[in-house]
Amino acid sequence: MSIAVRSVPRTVILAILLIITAVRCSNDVAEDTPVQIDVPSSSTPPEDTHHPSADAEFLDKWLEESRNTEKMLSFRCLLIGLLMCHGGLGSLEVFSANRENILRQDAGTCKGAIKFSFKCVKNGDTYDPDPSTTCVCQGFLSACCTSRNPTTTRSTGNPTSINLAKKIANENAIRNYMRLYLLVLNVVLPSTSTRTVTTTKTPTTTPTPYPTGSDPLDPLTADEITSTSQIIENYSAASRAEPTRRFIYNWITLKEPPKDVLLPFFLSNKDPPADVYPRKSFSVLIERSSGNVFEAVVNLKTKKVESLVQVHNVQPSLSPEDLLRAEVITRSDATVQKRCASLGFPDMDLVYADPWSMGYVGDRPEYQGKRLVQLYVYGKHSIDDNHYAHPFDFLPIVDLIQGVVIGIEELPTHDDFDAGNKVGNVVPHAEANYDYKLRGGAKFLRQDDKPIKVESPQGASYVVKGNQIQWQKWKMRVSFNGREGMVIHTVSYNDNATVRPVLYRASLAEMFIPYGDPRPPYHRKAVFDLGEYGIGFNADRQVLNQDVVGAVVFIDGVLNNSTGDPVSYPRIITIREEDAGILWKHVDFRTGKGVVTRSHRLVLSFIATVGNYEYIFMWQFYQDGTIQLQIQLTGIISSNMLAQGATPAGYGSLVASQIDGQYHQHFFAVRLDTEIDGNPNSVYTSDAVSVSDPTGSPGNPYGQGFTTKKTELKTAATARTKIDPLSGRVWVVNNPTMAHPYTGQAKGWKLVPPNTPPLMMKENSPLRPKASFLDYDVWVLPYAEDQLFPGGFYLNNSGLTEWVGRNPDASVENRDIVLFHMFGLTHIPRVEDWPVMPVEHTGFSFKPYNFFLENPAIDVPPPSSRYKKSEL
Ligand SMILES: [Cu+2]
Repeated sequence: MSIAVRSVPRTVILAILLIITAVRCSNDVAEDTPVQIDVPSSSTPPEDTHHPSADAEFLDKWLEESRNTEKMLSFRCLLIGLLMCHGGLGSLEVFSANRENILRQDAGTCKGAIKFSFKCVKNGDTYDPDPSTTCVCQGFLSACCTSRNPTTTRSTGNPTSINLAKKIANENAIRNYMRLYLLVLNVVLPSTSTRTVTTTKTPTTTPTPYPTGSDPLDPLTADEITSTSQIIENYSAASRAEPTRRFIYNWITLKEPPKDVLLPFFLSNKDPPADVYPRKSFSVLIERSSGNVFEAVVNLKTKKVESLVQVHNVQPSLSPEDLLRAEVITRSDATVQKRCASLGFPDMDLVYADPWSMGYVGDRPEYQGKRLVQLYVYGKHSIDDNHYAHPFDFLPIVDLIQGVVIGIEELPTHDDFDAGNKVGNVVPHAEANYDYKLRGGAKFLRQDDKPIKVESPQGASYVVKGNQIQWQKWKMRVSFNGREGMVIHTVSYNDNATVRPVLYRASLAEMFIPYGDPRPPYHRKAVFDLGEYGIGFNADRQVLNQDVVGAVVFIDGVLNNSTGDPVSYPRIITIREEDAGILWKHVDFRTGKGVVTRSHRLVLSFIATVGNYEYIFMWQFYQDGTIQLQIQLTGIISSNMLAQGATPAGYGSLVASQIDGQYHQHFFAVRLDTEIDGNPNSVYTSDAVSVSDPTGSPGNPYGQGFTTKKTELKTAATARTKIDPLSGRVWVVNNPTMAHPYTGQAKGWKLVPPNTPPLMMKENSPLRPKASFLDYDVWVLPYAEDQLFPGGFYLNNSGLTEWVGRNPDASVENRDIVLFHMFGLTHIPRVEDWPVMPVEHTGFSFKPYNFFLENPAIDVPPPSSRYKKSEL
């Protein structure tokens, strides 16, 4: 936009206003004067134990807008300036949901102007709240309280009173007033002058409002989660006459409609009516009194419990609250406190304990059948210090049902298996911080890194309606749940006005991170991030211009907490498009004329922080039909103490003085419910191989011949296959009923795996059965509704191995099939991974294989047809 102003009257008016402002502010806000602000109790925001409440939305909006234009930043600063002078509330200091203050640095030019600390109203949170907890204002009416652990932010509530704790400099307020006046003058005063301000704003798209539950695959709404727990409790109370809530709600999620109900709609490119199947929820419950595990199906239409069944000998995943509670229990334990003090950390406010699932308990009968957590303990030098730089040498084990530390295991710190040797076990002292503010501030940062702006000057090419996304020829839905995180549904590609199905459902199905240090108790470091934590429950809010850039649409999620109440997960899924380099190009070398096109891709992503690690999941859709799942790994490697002078004993890397970065692997399992050009699908592997005839023979006279070898996968047992990087093996999923007009062969879509190491643990390792789905890289099974998780729902040696073992001869030819693909990487930490690890990548491609009649991206416009010459 262009704005012109008259300069002379503006100056005069400004001067007058500034004088008024200066007087006013000096009266209202005196430095060092505490200001008591009462907040009306009637405006209590919704209780939220994981994320800031709805008012945080205001702040998010402000942050986004403030980054987009300088003007908006001024405007918002000014609003807050006004509030400062008039006794209102505001904040520029932002704590993200359940993470440390990742937004703090974005306070921008308003930084330091306002920072409040106050006591929160206790909101019934089971685990704390510590009355000395510091809270930071999150908007106008809500607060985000942080306890000592950066992962334990919780307990938003309505403050009853707020003490202004930080000085507010009058000059800031005056400056902000001035900005407002400038803005107002710029907008309202007509102009004859010459000054022109031009701003460029990246057009953004926002999801079209839609009625919740308008599609049968939409995730449960907050109301549906509340209804579920109420219906279950009512049912339970009626039958058991228990006055209080009987269950801990481990997971409440949508029970998706049966595939045979929705598939006909998908195959005919129609949206199913919302009531095609009654909305139902599926819940995993833990009985508070006994620890017994139940599964419930609730019909949300009839408001009836359809089933409530006990499941024996299993443990559900650890909820975010379980993890926080385990840490609280650990910190409160007298023996732990004593051990910490003996290591030089008597202040438990500076002791942190990272909760890990137990991995393997077969060696300890006293652990079996219990709901346990092992905790790696660290110290901090200050509240923001990176605690992974200061690991301790012992491992508390917490029983979540009893609520106590049931034992402490010793960690080896020397070059041998002797965990009892404590000689030289001094906590590493050197700090290793990744936040520049802890490394000397702005002067620490390189000065020659200039911003790169990503813009969509004509707006986004995609359209989002509720959870449905249409981008050029692609169409799909997304959903979000606590275990799998983001799920992609009903993916189709419009091929010259024929909508052709590709995938019915694509999901992350499991993750496994085994560590290689053989010295007990490190053998217990073997975690399943979906089955044991729930990757969705650990997802992060994403922030514009930090996690994502450009024209981005954010989709919120709603999950449950342990009391069966809804928890908001704002901005959990992002939708955006990116430039992905050259798509195709050719130049006639004789004439010099040619065509080049740029590749654009649609990216659907979510990010999860699981303890020390961050995982970034990006489903990428390309114009040429390629689908990629790209996974980025970052965060902080799991660190263990080395005694002074000790080495990692061959099982890890010395990444810093006394810091052992142990070798480990990251495996990901993906479930692909394919629908290539329809429902009946088959799979064959294709390998590039040398012609078998010897050199000089009639069939291979010069020996250079090579061909492809096709192997049809016929049964569930024989379809268990491994990658072969030397032959470039791919898996072609095809529809045998749809012959390609040129090739005469079934039209297909090929799975291209990454190079993936084998699971390093031995085949007879007692840990192996739980991860036996990693015995192969690709499995193909007949579709079964309840077979979503390759290690089994409860990771109790079930899953793919059991399913295939039950019916090894089940045909996987020309029928409704599902592929599971496992891939990953071995991580040998390097010094450069410390103190925070630059992203590593892994992922696979799924791309058309003799499916179209030509390059489907042949019609992608070259930039020369889209831009003016001056813009090229
Ligand atoms: Cu790693």
